[in-house]
Amino acid sequence: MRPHHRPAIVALLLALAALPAYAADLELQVVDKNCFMEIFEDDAFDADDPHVVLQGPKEFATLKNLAGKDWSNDIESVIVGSNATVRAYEDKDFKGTEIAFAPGQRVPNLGKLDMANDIESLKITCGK
Ligand SMILES: [Ca+2]
Ligand SMILES: [Ca+2]
Ligand SMILES: [Ca+2]
Repeated sequence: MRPHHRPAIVALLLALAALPAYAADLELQVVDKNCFMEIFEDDAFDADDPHVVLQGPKEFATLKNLAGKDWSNDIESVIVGSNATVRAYEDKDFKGTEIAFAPGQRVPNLGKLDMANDIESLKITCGK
């Protein structure tokens, strides 16, 4: 290696030193614990009846078989993870009325949004 290449190597090392933050972002993309949506069959986050956590990022064109259950037209309350944004649709294949949920949003009664027992597809994206 010729000596005059040194500065380039120093610059590369400095760039590598900045990598941890970037690497942390990559890890978060693999499993971001705060990028999820929890859906409940009943209102008020009733944990005694079916409820399931959906890990994002993910798109669900249908809810017919989530954790062994048909969730179509059955969701009445939701909890959105603090790093998730969710779009919900009244029909399958992301059709019909669309509503958006913000990061960290908790909706105890989808009836207030005119969407109780009506959601049939979902898109969960990570990040704000
Ligand atoms: Ca119940
Ligand atoms: Ca229901
Ligand atoms: Ca519907």
